[in-house]
Amino acid sequence: MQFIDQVKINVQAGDGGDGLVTFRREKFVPTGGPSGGNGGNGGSVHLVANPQLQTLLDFKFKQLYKAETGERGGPKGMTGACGEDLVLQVPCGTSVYNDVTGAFLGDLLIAGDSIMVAKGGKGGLGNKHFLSNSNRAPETCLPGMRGEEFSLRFELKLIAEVGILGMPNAGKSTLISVLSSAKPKIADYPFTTLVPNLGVVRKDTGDGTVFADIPGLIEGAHEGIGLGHDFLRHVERTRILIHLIDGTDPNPVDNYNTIQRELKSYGRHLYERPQIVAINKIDSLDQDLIEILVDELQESCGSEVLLVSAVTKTGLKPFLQKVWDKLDELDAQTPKPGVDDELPVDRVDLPESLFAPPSSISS
Ligand SMILES: Nc1nc2c(ncn2[C@@H]2O[C@H](COP(=O)(O)OP(=O)(O)OP(=O)(O)O)[C@@H](O)[C@H]2O)c(=O)[nH]1
Ligand SMILES: [Mg+2]
Repeated sequence: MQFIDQVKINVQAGDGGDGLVTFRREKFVPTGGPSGGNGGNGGSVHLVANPQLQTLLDFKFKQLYKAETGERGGPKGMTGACGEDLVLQVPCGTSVYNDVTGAFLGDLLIAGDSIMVAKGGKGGLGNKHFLSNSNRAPETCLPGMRGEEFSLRFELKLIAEVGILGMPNAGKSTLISVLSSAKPKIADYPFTTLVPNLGVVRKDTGDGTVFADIPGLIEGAHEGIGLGHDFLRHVERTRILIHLIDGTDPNPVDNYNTIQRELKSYGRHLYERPQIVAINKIDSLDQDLIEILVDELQESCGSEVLLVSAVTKTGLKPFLQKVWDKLDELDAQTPKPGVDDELPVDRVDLPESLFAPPSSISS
């Protein structure tokens, strides 16, 4: 399935139906009054978050989405039928903008979230409406109002509490594949991951949360080098970041600093997001080298550096414990507001396939 996370479309709500001018013609009622009904309202265009969708791909193939117009008013005072609303399904995590003004229209985060993006036009009044003491035979009616039309931009930002980032080849996809049931492509070359992967990682108690593995970042990503910064948007909604470092790389500390610089130049407060720094691939490193590396990295990042091997599953238990502790710490600092603002796994409504238990993890 192709992963598309930005699209532009046009939406057009239905026009209201016109009012009707007509007069009653009945036997024995020689001067039947005005009887033209009102036009029906045009249908509106709504967006609804659907947890079964993972991508905005469907919107790539069609640009214009129109709701039905209302029908013209009928005789005998009958109101025309209203046009049907058009409901477009978007993946959870879609942000909606007016493409012309840039105005933010809303986020659709949780299954069933919906917003109306174009309102249908009101039906016009029929001549029956204009009957008055001074005008017993009005020949006036009103046309239906035009439905609203907008150009919209959808931006999909995945919903995950924990984002995994690092240089290409650091082992990010391997890590998510052993922690969750996600099955991303893993290979010994940079930029294996071209689109983000989501995986649900569970605690022993069964609670869990969503981790996102995004394509690797490199020096100059903010200038579009490599896959660029584009995918950082998918960790914008995370609460913590895991910064994974390839311990077998010749320059792990430089790599750490490069990613930090890239986060800074991306902006949107990502740089200030709490980070857990972990050195991966310790199965391939000498103990002496590990100690030197840890010292150097701790000096750069000013916090504890964890040691893991995604392949041998070493160090993953303390690593995960650190993630849960950090999330608990954040919960304690900023109690989660309303239910609608929470993003825990059970409310994110991801596909069932993500919920299979991961393979066992050794400490
Ligand atoms: N020895 C060792 N190799 C590892 C470990 N984790 C990952 N690798 C290897 O490192 C290579 C890259 O792993 P990926 O998981 O694809 O790395 P990535 O960070 O997702 O890479 P990109 O998607 O390109 O950014 C693969 O050959 C993995 O088998 C580890 O703990 N130890
Ligand atoms: Mg990868």
